[in-house]
Amino acid sequence: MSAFPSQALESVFNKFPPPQNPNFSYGTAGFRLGASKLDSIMVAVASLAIVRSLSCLDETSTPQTIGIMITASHNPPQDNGVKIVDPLGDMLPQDWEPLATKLANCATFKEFEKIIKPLWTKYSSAASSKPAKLVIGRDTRESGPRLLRICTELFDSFSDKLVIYRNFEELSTPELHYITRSFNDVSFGVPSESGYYDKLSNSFLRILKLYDISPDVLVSTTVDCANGVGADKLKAFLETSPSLSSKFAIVNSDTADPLQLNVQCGADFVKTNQKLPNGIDSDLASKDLSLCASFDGDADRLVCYFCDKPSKKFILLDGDKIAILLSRLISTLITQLPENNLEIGIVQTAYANGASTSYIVNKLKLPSVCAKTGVKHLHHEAMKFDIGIYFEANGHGTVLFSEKFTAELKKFEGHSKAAEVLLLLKELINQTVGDALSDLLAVVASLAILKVDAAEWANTYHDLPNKLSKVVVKDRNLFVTTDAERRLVKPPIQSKIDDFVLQTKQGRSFVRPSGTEDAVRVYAEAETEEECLRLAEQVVHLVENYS
Ligand code: 16G
Ligand code: ZN
Repeated sequence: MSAFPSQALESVFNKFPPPQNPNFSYGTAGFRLGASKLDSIMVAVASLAIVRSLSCLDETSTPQTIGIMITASHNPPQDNGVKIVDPLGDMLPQDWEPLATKLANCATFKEFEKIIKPLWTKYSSAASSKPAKLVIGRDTRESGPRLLRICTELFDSFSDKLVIYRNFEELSTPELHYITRSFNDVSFGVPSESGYYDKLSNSFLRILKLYDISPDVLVSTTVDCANGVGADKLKAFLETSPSLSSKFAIVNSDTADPLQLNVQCGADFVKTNQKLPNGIDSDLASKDLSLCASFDGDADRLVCYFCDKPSKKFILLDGDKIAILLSRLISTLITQLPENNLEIGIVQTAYANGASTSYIVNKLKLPSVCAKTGVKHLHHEAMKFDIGIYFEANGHGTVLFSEKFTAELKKFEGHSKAAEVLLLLKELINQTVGDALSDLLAVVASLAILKVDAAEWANTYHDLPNKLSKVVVKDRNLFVTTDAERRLVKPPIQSKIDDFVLQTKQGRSFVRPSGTEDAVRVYAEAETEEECLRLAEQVVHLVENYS
């Protein structure tokens, strides 16, 4: 058995020492904080990723590939973050998160070794000392290359073949998830960026062909790429798919200036401020047969929008609307199958507008599930369906198609167009994580197939007025929720919230601690703007007693 590389690990650990009293936590989307504070965390995460790989053996007892993604998504340019991706492209299992937190909080190498060595030795022995396998990528943040090099320095410091890694440098988050899965599952795709682009463009163009839709007649889309990695990747994708290039115009693509990332643009800016980003004016956004879209900083989140023609009013098509559009297409296709017993379900969070949930239940007549905030929670719930459609209102989401789905539909291949299209949707829509590019292509295809334009899509249902507020409190950990974050267990203010809600027409409100910031969020919605604001104020007031 190869020895635990104590010396090598110790020297890298000491080169990037943790702060005096580290208090980091592997949160909703990994570690995320000011980039200058992340050095020691990189050592912890890279070490844990090795152990995770050694613990995930394939049928030949060989360690599977684990992903490391360095990104802070929609956060400001000076932040960064890191997360671990599991062999099938999903997130690190939740029962491993405390280990990540513990390792990141070791103040000395002695403490660190005490935790990592027994695990490393145990799993390495089960893997017959075969090397761990890793892939690593980063978004366009200025700190990305430096943080990535801390990981590669660690891997390179091991003298014998303890770790095999591939460094992809600049990747979008969904690309990293796709590539990780493809290394472990050859049927999923070719583990490269070109493999990813080919998979998307082939499935997209084949779907269009089945309906005799020429790319020329697709809606013309202007894509705000948040001055992030999505810009470089969308450009590269369009270079490999020339027939689509005239249909997508890219704005906010300045990745050369890292300080522009997410500034006055991107999915988070558009959703939070409910307004157009820099680079898209209301004339452009109100053009006929067009659509606007925004990616976030690491291109795993999408929102669409346009401006109403006469009034120039901004109209948002958020994650809820995207979920509904894709559900309309998928449920229409399912009804066109000769027979099936597939269960479709839609997973949202408490932030989903009440009007969207009513539409799902009353119009689409589909089961609706509420999950806790964070992709991993929605993903997990969606996996329980044969077709699980999950989206957060903020635009994170995808559609998961199960193995049962594939087996059932293969029976109809060759004699059912609907089955063929559904199978191609499984190729087009990223099965590992929300993916702005793949979701955008799915949206554009859905609009063309359903013969719906952006205005008609927006009119599917009308959002109830809503307001999201942030309250900075002394200790957000005092706030404990239940029922998928819809109710508070602590502090004892839920009954008061209930009273306010009862006095409000179509009222709904909840309070939850943020998983990414030291704050508490308050959501309120109601039949009218006025009532919504009143409810929000009342609940914020209750929470402010703890600030
Ligand atoms: C993270 C989550 C996102 C969630 C947000 C909530 C992932 C990849 N990202 O960005 O899904 O909506 O946190 O933030 O899971 P909050 O807890 O601060 O409200
Ligand atoms: Zn993101």
